[in-house]
Amino acid sequence: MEIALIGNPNTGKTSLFNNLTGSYEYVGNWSGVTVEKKVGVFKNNIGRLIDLPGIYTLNPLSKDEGVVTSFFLNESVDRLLNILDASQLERNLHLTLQLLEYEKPVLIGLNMIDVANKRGIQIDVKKFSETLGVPVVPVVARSGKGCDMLVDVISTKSLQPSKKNLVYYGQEVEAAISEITEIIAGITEQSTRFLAIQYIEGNEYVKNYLAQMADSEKLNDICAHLELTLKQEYNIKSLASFIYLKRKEVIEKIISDVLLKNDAVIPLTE
Ligand code: GDP
Ligand code: K
Ligand code: MG
Repeated sequence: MEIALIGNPNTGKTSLFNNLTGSYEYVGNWSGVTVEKKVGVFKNNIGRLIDLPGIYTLNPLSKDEGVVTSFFLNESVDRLLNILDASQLERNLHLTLQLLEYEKPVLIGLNMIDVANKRGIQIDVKKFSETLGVPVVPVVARSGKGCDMLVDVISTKSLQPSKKNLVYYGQEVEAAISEITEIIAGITEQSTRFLAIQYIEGNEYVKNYLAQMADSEKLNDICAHLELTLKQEYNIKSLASFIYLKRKEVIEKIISDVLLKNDAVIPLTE
C-alpha cells in the first residue's frame, strides 16, 4: 500500500514522517527539481509512506510546488494522509478541499493540537470528521502522541473516499464541470471532477496532462465562455479567484461548525 503524506509547509510533516516510519527505502530528489524526496516504510509494515513537499494548493505557482501535482496526475497512490495545523485551520483547509475532490481515501492527522489549545482553539474532532466525511485523528507529531491511533486508522481496510461534494461551485461552474467531465470520461483513471475543477482554475499541469488525451480547444472554449459569464454576472477577477472564494465560504462554515466555544478537551491517545 502506498500512502502519500501531504500538507501545507511547516505543519509537522517531517516530524510525523519520522514518527511513522522506521527505515528509509529511498532518499533523493524529485525529478526536475532540487526538492528532497523521501519514501519510508511504516513501522508496522502496512506499506510505504511518501513525503511530499509542503504546498498550499494543487494549482502550482512554482516548479517545486508542481512536484505534488505531477505526482497526483501520474502516480497511483492508495491513500492520502493529510496533515493539518489545528491552529491554522482556515488556511490549511484550502488544500484539504482539493484533496477530497481527488476522490481517494483521505485520513486527516490534526496536528499542533497543543499549540491550538494554548491559543484557546478547541476543535470538535467528531463533528469535523463527520463534516468532511473522512476520519480525523488528533496528533502531536513532535512528541508522537496520537500516532498509534493514526496508524490504526490508516491500516483500516475499509477506508473510503469521502462521499460528499463539499464545495458546490454554483450553477454556472457546475455546468462547466459537467461538460468537461463528459469530454474526459473514460480517458483517465484520475477523478474527472477533480481534473475539471483544476482545469477551470487554470492549473497548467492539468491542462498539459489532458492535452495529451482530449480536445484542448473544446475544453478551453468551455472555460473561456464560463469566465465571460462569471465576469459579467459577478464582477470577478478570474476563474481561479472565483473558485478560491467558493472554497473560502465553505471553509468559514466548516470552522464555525467545528470550533468549540467551551473548554472541552480533545482526547488524545497515548
Ligand atoms: P514540515 O515543514 O511540515 O515538514 O514540518 P516539521 O516537521 O519540520 O515541523 C515544523 C516545526 O513544528 C518543527 O519545529 C517541529 O518541531 C514543530 N512541530 C511539529 N509538530 C508539532 C506539534 O504537534 N506541536 C508542536 N508544538 N510543534 C510541532
Ligand atoms: K520545515
Ligand atoms: Mg518537512
